Amino acid sequence: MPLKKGKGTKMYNTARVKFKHFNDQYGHLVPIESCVDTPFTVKRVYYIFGVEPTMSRGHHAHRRLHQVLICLNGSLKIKLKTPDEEEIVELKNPAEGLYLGPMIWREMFDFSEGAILLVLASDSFNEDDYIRNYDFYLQEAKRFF
Ligand code: T46
Repeated sequence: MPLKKGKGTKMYNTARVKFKHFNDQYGHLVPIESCVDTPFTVKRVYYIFGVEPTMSRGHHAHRRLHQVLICLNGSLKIKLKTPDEEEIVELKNPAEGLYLGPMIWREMFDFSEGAILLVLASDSFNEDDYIRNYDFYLQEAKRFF
């Protein structure tokens, strides 16, 4: 995916993704098809829940991974950073996702009671793809952006 300014967000390599949403008297249904509703082939799915409101997670960036984050229940906030930009995005709509491309620093916080964060990822888990030290991140990201 090319490096570009986000749709619905302010930062490069990030975007809000609106999914199709079927809503009738029986309830809600949101279908997500790999490559159709996501800007990459989905190879891995994981979810995060049971996070205390005072805890934060993330504090890293990915070198190559593309992801879409969807808050299925409750709400949470994500602080996004690049060397020159910073933005806080709230996720609370299960019919909407947040695309995060490579080299975006992320910190998830302010999880509400019962918050569930579903993540669709473009690749298998690979610890070598993580940059977990913010100073190392800044060095690599300055060359990237
Ligand atoms: C991200 C944010 C949004 C695995 O073994 N397989 C996996 O697929 C994942 C995602 C994690 N793990 C292990 C690695 C750690 O020992 O689970 C443990 C917790 O992972 P981590 O501390 O990286 O979790 P978060 O919430 O800080 O970050 C996660 C994802 O790792 C990351 O890719 O972008 O959610």
